[in-house]
Amino acid sequence: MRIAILGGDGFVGWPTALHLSALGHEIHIVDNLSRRWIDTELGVQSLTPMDSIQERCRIWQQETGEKLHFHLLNLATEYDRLRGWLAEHRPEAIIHFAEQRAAPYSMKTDRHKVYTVNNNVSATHNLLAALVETGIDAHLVHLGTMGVYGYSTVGAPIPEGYLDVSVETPSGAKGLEILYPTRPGSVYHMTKSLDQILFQFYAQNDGLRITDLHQGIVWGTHTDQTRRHEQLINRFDYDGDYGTVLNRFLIQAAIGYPLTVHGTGGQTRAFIHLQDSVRCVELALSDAPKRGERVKIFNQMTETHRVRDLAEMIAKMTGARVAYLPNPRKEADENELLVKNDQFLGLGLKPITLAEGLLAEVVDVAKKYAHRIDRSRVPAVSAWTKDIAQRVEHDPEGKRLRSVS
Ligand code: USQ
Repeated sequence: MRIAILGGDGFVGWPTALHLSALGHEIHIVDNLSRRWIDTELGVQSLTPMDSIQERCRIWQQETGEKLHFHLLNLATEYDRLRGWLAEHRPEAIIHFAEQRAAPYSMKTDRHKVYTVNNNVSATHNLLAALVETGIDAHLVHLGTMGVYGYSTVGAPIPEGYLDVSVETPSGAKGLEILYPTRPGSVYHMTKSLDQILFQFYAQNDGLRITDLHQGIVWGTHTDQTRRHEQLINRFDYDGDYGTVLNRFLIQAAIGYPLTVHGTGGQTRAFIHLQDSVRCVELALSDAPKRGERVKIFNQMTETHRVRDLAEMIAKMTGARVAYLPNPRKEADENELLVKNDQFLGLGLKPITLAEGLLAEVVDVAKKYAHRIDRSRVPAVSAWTKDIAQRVEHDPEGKRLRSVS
């Protein structure tokens, strides 16, 4: 298949491009390299040394003989070029990762909120409008998030996107199927909730064939393809804005930094290993909805864990210290989480669950590149509100000079 991977230079986009290329698909990476610009803005870099996208593609071709095509294009701001690109290349499937994906970055300042909403919502809407205009019947697979559901304790398992409800009408109770109500916990998560509405409209109005993957927190760094050559290595974020919880704990353990648990660590979240994430995209591609069908929604996660349990487990495994810090986010201190993921299991996914070997692999990668870590960028200091900003801990290591008077 000819597949466009929008955002194919990113943390999940890059290994997905390699995975699908290895399966024999013709891959076109479309990316504006914004994530690399954000590194520059934040003054932080990937733990792993990442080559330019052109160099990565060259190494892949050298290793496998397969060509990865790269196109520099901004979906959110270059609508005419996007439409022209689609008309020229006519992809059979499109995987859409091209959004700003960090909750803390989206909450940093008003400017970051505005950027995240403009970028994410415009990118998605421009793509949908251009598909209708060009008449391209590609299967669109979007990387959404489990976070659209929110994290209050419900008691019942979260279904895959849709909820059956009963409403009272004058002639009695009537059954309805609705999108599971969204309750985003950050501006970033809110944009993915807005995406859901855009998808619902374009599937219903124009018959676009859309799959939305509600993904949990990705952990791990390598896939079978990124292991093939040092220069195919994936990016790995450890900083307080882009690093995600389990990977952060693993690098913190590797460099002797206290494990930064927010609040009581009672937050329960859904997780998936990077290798399963790329496999799920492959499975979703094989199970496209038909024209006129509702948006297909998968919960792309394999297990749930409580943040403090992860920290205590890694502390036990590595001897690291756990630091319970004031939470920079506005979120429930403690929550339960039950999630259905029957569809991917039904399609043959064999989940890779938390195993010491894979956790140790991340610690080893972190130790190898520890010299690239700027310890001052490890704490998460982006606060959800101005009040919360007052209590954020900027120095979990306790290295700041203290007054003795
Ligand atoms: N947390 C800590 N300590 C840290 C970092 C995070 O206790 O050092 C806590 C956070 O307060 C939160 C939980 O861990 O309760 C998860 O935080 P995270 O940064 O790992 O994940 P999140 O901000 O939700 O975002 C990540 C990805 C995002 C994806 C989402 C899936 O950045 O792109 O959509 O995971 S989900 O969480 O299921 O919505």
